Amino acid sequence: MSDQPDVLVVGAGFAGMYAVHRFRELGLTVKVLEAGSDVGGTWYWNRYPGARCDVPSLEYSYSFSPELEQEWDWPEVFSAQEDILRYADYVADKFDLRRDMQFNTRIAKVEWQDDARRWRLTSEAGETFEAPFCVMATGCLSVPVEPKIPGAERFRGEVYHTGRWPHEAVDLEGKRVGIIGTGSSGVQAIPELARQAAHLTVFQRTPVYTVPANRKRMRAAVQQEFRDSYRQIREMQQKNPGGVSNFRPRKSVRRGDSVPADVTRPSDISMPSEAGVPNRLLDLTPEQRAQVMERFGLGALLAFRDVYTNAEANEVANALYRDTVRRMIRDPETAEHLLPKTYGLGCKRQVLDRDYYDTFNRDNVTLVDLGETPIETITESGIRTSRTHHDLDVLIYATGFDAMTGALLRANIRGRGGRSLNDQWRDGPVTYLGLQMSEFPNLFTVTGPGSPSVLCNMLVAIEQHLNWIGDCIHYLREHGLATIEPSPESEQQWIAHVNEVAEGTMYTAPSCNSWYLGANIPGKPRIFMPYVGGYPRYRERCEHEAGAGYPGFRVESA
Ligand code: NA7
Repeated sequence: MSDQPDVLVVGAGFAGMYAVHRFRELGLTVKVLEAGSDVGGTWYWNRYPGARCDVPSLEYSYSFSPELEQEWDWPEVFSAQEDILRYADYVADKFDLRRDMQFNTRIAKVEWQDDARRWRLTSEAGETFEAPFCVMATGCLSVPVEPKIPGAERFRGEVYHTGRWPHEAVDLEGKRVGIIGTGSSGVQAIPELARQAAHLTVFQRTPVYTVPANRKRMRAAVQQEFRDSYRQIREMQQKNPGGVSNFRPRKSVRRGDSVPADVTRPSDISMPSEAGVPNRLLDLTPEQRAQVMERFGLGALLAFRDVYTNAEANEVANALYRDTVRRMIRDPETAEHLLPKTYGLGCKRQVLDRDYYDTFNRDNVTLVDLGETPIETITESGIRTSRTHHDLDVLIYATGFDAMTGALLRANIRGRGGRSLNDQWRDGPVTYLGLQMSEFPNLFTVTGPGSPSVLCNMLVAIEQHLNWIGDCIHYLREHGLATIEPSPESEQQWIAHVNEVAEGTMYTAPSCNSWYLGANIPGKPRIFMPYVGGYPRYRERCEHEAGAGYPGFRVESA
């Protein structure tokens, strides 16, 4: 590992891992600093029961090595956390990535040295590292949030956060478990926890829209068809707004299969559009809509494009969703509490589940609607709501993350003249292309705010960003340049564009409160942080910048 690397990278998730590979290819020396004890990022930290990816694994995989594509076997269509982590481990071994990584090193300060024109990073333990370039590969959902609930410190039982789940097995057998939060993490964990615990109490603040996930085992023929078509699939990913190819394996579909081998779609159903049903919900009569729901279930609503673009269609879809859930829950009162009523489909990231609603038909599961009976305090032995005390042995927070900006703001980043990023972003994150900030020369963010990031297949977004960053550093070297940073004008224009494309979408509806908007963190500015204009449009813009010699950036000579 180089002590004087060209590039320091913070984070050894999928971004930090690819950074090592890509920068080495470009002849740059690199050192990765990672807080955890190994690679994997999100998949290293989020080990809670039921943790799973919501993008199909054949697509949520690196494209840089055709050999890797051919030799890795995915056991399921949508992989579980442990399989994705095994993949990360395999990639790290295959490309000898750990040689340039230092683990158990949490970076506490990231400071630009004006005179030396270098970044100096300081770990929590006080160790310092320097390099002319710094890449923050710190992830979009890597700072867990534990809400400040009165009395929390008094609880005597076991306490866990889904985003910091222990490496050792957590034994819940015979225990009374409480979970706060019903976002993706809560919805994935709840059915598993209910199977393991003596009793599970779900503390729900806002009901969620969730549809059944595809839970198929990977068929060898489907995987082979992907392998045979990977170059075409990777090209398709580049043209898709979400970085997903939607490749349909045709040859491997068994004759007589009632459901197509739908390896690339989120739910375990065939879609109405394939059954000859129009893809606008408003074009269907009420009877037809009811038939579609009856036949295809909740996931059918994802197939109608107008649900996400037309307020009336959205309302119709929300009502169909609620009617369907009412039929899935045995106790009508519990069903009413589970129904989202204050916001629409498409406002938040779509949650995929396995047996979520059915879990509330179990005898050992209780739903507590915090909207009706708020938490008053956490006690030594459980949670007291305005109605009663719930005795608990284990308390699990599934309360989400300080998304998109959390990890960057926590790193105490200081640019030219000691300027703090936290001050610069006081009213919300301002970046150019989610890649760089003015006054922070040679500092790059991977999938930063203002880039497609969480709205794109992360692996596609990560590779594109690091290729761009690598090319940029290479360009500077070739042209005798020492620093690069965006002009404030480029940033302002870009952020105006990011806001403009988000306006009028379901994501920014006044009723919508999501982590995309920072709404889950008290006091966080309400800004729609990801770029919703689509990955291809975004990529073209990045390519234009590089191809035209970085006109939106300022450079200094070496
Ligand atoms: P989310 O989606 O932010 O969900 C967090 C959940 O925790 C959500 O139901 C919140 O309710 C709830 N929450 C947060 N604070 C509280 C308090 N103080 N009291 C009660 N309930 C609370 O995080 P996830 O980890 O599930 O998923 C994040 C992303 O990771 C996901 O979208 C995927 O992309 C992967 P609220 O809705 O705010 O009322």
